[in-house]
Formats: sequence, structure tokens, C-alpha cells
Amino acid sequence: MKQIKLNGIWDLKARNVAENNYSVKKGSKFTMNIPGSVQDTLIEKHIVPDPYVEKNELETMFIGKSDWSISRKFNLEKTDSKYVLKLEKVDTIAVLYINGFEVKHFDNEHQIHFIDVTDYVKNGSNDIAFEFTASEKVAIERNRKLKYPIPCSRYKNDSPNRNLVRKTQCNAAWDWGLCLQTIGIYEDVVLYECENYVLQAFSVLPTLNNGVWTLKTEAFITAYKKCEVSVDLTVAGCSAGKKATLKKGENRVVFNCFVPEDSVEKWWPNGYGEQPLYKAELSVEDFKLSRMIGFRTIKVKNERTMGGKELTVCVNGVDVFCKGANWIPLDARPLRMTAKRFDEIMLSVKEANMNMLRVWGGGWYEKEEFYNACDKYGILLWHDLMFSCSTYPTDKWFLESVEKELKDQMHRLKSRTCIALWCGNNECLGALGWYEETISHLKRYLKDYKRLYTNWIDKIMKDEDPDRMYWPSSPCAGPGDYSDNWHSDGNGDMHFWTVWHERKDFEVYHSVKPRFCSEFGYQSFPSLSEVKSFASGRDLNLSSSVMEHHQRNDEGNQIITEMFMRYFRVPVGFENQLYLSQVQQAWAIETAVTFWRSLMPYCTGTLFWQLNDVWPVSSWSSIEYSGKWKALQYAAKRFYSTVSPVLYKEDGKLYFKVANDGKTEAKVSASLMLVNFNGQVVKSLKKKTVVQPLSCFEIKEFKLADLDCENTFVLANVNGLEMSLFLAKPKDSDIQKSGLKIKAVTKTESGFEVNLECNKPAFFVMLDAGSVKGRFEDNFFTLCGEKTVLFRANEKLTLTQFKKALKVYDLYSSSEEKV
Ligand code: BMA
Repeated sequence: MKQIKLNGIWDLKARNVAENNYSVKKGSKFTMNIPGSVQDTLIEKHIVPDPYVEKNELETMFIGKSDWSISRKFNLEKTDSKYVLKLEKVDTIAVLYINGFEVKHFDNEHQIHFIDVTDYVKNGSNDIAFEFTASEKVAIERNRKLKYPIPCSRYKNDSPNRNLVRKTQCNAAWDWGLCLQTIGIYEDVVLYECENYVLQAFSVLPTLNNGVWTLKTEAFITAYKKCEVSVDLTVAGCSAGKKATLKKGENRVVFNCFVPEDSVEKWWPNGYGEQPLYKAELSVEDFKLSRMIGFRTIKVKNERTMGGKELTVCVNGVDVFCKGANWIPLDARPLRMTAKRFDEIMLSVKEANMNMLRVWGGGWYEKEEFYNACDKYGILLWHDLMFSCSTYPTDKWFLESVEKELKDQMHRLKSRTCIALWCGNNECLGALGWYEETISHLKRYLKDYKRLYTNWIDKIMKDEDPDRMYWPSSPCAGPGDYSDNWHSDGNGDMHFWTVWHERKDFEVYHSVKPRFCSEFGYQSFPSLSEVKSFASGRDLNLSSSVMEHHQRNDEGNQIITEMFMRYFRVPVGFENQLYLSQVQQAWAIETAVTFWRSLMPYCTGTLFWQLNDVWPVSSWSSIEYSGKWKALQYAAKRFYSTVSPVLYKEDGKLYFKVANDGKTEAKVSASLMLVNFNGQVVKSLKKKTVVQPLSCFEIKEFKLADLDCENTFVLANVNGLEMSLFLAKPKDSDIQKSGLKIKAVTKTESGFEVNLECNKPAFFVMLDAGSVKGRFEDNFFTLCGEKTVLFRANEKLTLTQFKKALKVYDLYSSSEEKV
């Protein structure tokens, strides 16, 4: 077997061009790198401006509305072998030509293709070309021909009818994303010269019985004629294999490999143990593929417990509290999705004590590098299938397209150690209640919904990955239940959006007791350095048209600024407004998570919306587009600690509890202080205790009526981890000028040490290193006295440069008028 990579420089030509303000016309020619996208190419060549800056998105949208072709030549010493072309992430509507012959049509970005091109290639020089058609045109045309409407959710500045093309749905814009209808190919283009078959993929699924791991091994092989082969697997010093007779067409060769339990170490989610990975190599004669696997068992339980139906992820027999956030694609520009960035962001996930991400259904099946990082850092995945906020067609062509997509992706992904469950879609069940058409013809749309997800996808998933949970939709009450589970907290998973979309008080998070909350979010603005990456001068104002362009939720800015008034004193100036928005976001999510963690084991998971951003924008993310942590990510590091203080007010009482989501009991020394705003301790208590796994233990409760709420706050400490809580709204609390200052900054072996000091308690203290890459070991805390915080830089810089970038914010100074 030989591989010929057709990556590298291709010719790019504009076939039909939508109106634009640049020199791009029908017939314009450029060169382009494959893997790559037309958008990335034109941006990098400075033909069009960067869509992430100001309102340039509007200037680049014509690219996605135009038709393009890419082509190149390659040489071949043609033999008697078979020639098979592997194509993955072809985006999206395209026709492949080889030497002028039409070879194949593409219309589903999520499929993986192995195309027999033997009859098209020749000895010597060959021409290969793809003609791309704008997916928007195809979507509009498909919509025109529909027998009845297939509605989908619409967003600011979006591309219509995105649900009629199997392409990353959020390319068409979202309520946090720009419209970048990319065109291109994002994986290697590989031509295999092979004998009579191609090994497309293989999977290894471990189960543990009586001290032995059984690895169910499947090899997916396409044969071009009947032949005998030997299929062999080696992993962790063990091997197994099978002689198989392949029939012409698709083959699945299945056998088991046995590995003694004590010859390998178990893989655990982050916080529960290590993540050892072993190389599994499968060969069909000289055709070899390998992948890294971890040994673990995984089960998602959906039993009737505690008066409803749980959704509990159980790894190696241990029930896990799933803590994390929702994942959207790493970038709107495919070329920027590098292994380094996946690794860096996953390290941020791990460092914030998260153990699960939800791969949200409006994105795509991720690149290998994403799953590599999840396996490496112990990040479990709740993995949606790629359907989101929409109804979808159920005609034969669509169902067949989805069937191939799912089979291809299951073969590729099902032996990923990190994947805990598959989920049918994001909010598509809920969406039946959103549109005029679906509301007035609910029967018809529910029938279509069941046809797609229950009678079609469900069956494919049961065939392809029978041992992994297939959860019908997020949110939903469970299999066979088509009720609207959005805000119903008794069964399965819920999405709780009342606080954000309905502008309710943060305390309203306490009004529900979720079994599993897979979405709840609160927006903030990006930090000043991030804003400066897309706005400058007069645009540094919340209601400038550039800032509004970088806010895609219609009411977003109003909701954020209204909350300033509800809880805080109005911040002075743009910079403090950005800062305070991050304070309230972190506070909102902390209010939800700490309370829901106090319900363990009734509640078994909280995944906030959302971890990341595809471009610099005001959104619900906890990590900015650049990778910089917002206040929320720092807060998460605390509220997602295995053993953490839980402080909340409810029914006129203040509760102090300790949560432990670890796999063993925790020895705890807990203390609580009531402190006045001058910094004097009014009351204190200390307790040593033991907290059982997956539970929350009450240390003490107080009647709020007995406390001087406007003049004191609470400071809790559990095994050295501090958290605090206001007893009254901050605007009603008698906070004093803190005198917060940076006393000294020194450069050490591990980074920069920042010594902070205040003479009165300082709240929501936020250190900010501007655009310097790296993060603080601790940040966004309450400071009483002095503290030294380490900043680990991910780039080389001098002490002077660091000092210049460094700033510190706190609550009091954010509203300090300089009049
Ligand atoms: C959710 C998601 C997304 C959306 C977010 C914010 O429910 O599933 O579709 O971006 O809310 O509105």
C-alpha cells in the first residue's frame, strides 16, 4: 500500500462571483493551500479584510455566496493497483473531476469518502479539480421546492435555510457567531495505491469481565474483489487477529482481543485519576492504522431514582458528577484550528477542574486533534449529533445522506475513550414549539421528528454503537418522551435559560432542581484587550455600531446593562463596564452551579453555556476567542473543585455546605467568617468533618434576619479554598474604598509574581495581563489584606513588558466617580 498526498498548493478560480467591493471577478485566479478554505486564502492574501475586525464580516460574505473551483496536477506512475481517493471535510456542495471526467458529487460535509478512481487516473500527469457551488444557493433552491415549510431558527445577518444543507450549521451565523459560509477541504487529500481493498477505519471497544478486558475489535474494509486477508490487532503487549474472506464491497471484520486487567492502568476522567493511553494498531496485511485508547468502562444510567429519572455517567463503576461547559467549534476559520490550540484550550478546561464538555449539535464532528486532547486530559464528552435549533427534512435523500454521515462518523469516533454518550440533536425537540408552522401543524412536524430521530437515527446508532447511550435530544426527559423538557427538572436533562432570556434574578436558578442541567448561560463582554482586537477609537463604547455588530443576541447588551442597575452601582467608563459584565456573568453561573452541586447525587451534572468563542464577540463564553480566561473561567476553577465550599441564600436562610464529587470520602476542615466592610471579623466558626463522595454536607445554616446583611459578607474556607458571598445586593452593601494596589511584581522561574494589597476588603478582584498569553494561578477573588498571585506566561516577555500590560480591577473602583 502506498499513500500519495495531494495536499499543498492548488489553483483557485472564481466561477461565479457575488457582488463585492474588491477586485474579485468571475475568472479571478489565486493559489490556495489544501487543506484550507477559500475564505482563509483570500483573508491571508489581503484580498479581503479580516472578518473578525470591525464590521468586515459584511465585506467577506460574498465569498460564501460565490462559486469557486480548485485544481492541481499530479504525477502518477500507474501500476495494476487500485487507486482510492480519501476525502474528509469537503465543505460542501462540490463536484470532483479527474482528467475532465465527472467522478463524484458531494453535498454533506460530515461524510467521509473513499472513492475508487482507478478508471479515471492515468500514467503521467493527471488533473484533479473540485467545482464548489455556494451552499446558500442550493439551500434557497431546495427551500423553493419544498412541499411544506421546514423552518429553522434565524439569527442576525444569517444565511437562510441552513437546515437544508448538511454543513456546519453555525457557519450560517448564530446568536454568538458571524456568518462565514466557508468553502474548502479541511483534511488531507490522500490517494491510496493499494491491492484489492482499503482499510477505512477500525474501532476497539473495551469491556471488563472477571479481571480481563475484552476489546471488541471491528475493521471496516472496502474490497474491490473477493479476497482472503489476515486482520491483526496489537495493543498493550497483547495481540489477536482473524483470517477473513472479504466480499466485494463493504466488510466489517469483528473479533475480540483479550488484555489482562492488571497489565494496564485504567483511564479516568479529570479529577478521578490518571489518563494512561495505549497504542492500538490494526493491520490488514500491509495496510495499517493506529489509534490511542484508554481502558475504562462507561455507562450512562437513566434509572428511576429519587422520584424521577436520573442521567448519571458512571466510569469504571464510579458515578461521576459531570462538570463543565458547552463546546462550539474552535474557530469560524477552519485553518486556524490547530493541534496546539486544541491542546491549549483543553488544558484550560482541565485546569478549571472540568471533566465534561458537551459537543453542541450546531457545530461539526470535530477534528482528531480535539478528541486527542480530550482523551489526554480526561475530558468526557456529551456528543450531540449535528442537528440544532431547527426542523429538518425527512425525504429519502436526506435520510440516506444522514445515514452515511453517521456510519462514517461512528466508525471514526466510536472507540474514542472520552465519548460518554451520543445525543440526537440540540433543542430540535424543543424547536417544535418555536415556529408558527410547527405550532399550527404540530402533528405533521412531530411525525417528521420521530421519523428522523426515533425511527431512523436511533436505529443507525443502535447498529453502529449499541453499547453507548443514545440520548434522544438535549434537552429531553428520555427515550420515548416527546414532552418539552426545557424547564422541567424532574427527569433527564434540562436547559435552563430563564435567568438570561427572561431577565430573571440570579436567585431564580434556585427555583429548579435539575437531574442534569446541560445548558444555562449568562453573557459578558470580552476584556478590553480582546475588544481592542476588533474595535478602536470612538468604537470603544458599548452602543457603538462595531460593539453592537460583535453582539449577536438581539437583547444581549440591554440584558447585561440592565443587570448593572439591578445588582450593582453603575460602572464608570467603558473599561469598568466590560469588567463588571464579567463579574455578573461569573456570579450568575456560580449561583447556579453551587446550588445545583448542593443537590448531589440527585443532580449529577452541570454544563454551562458556553466554553469558547469562534471569533471575538460578546457572548456567554468563559474563555475569550484569544484563549484568555474570563472571570467565569477563574470562578469555575473554584466552584468545580472536587471539594468546594457551597454558600447560598434561600428561604430567608444562609447555608454553608461542603460539596464533594470525588470518588472517595473527603476529610474537610471548614471555616466560615462573617466580616464587616472594614475587614473586622464579626463571627466565625470552624469545623472538621468527613464528606461522603458525590454528596454535599451541611456545616451550618443561619437565619438571615439574625445577620447584619448590609454591613457584612461571608468568607468560607474549605481545605484552603476560599469563596465569599454578599448577604445583600452589592449596591445596597456598605462597601468601603479598598485601597487595592499592586505592591510589587517580580519575575521568578515559574512566571511573574504579583503582590497585591488592600486596606479594606476588596471584591471581585480581577488581575488582567492584557493580550499577554498565559493565566493567573488564582484570580477573581475577594481580598482581605495581602496576597501573591502567580502569572504563568505562555510567551517570552520581560518584567517591564509584563508590568506595562498588568492591571487590576475591583468592585469599589469600578463605580468610583472621578468628578
Ligand atoms: C442554546 C444553544 C444555542 C444558543 C444558546 C444561546 O440553547 O443551544 O443554540 O447559542 O442557547 O442562546
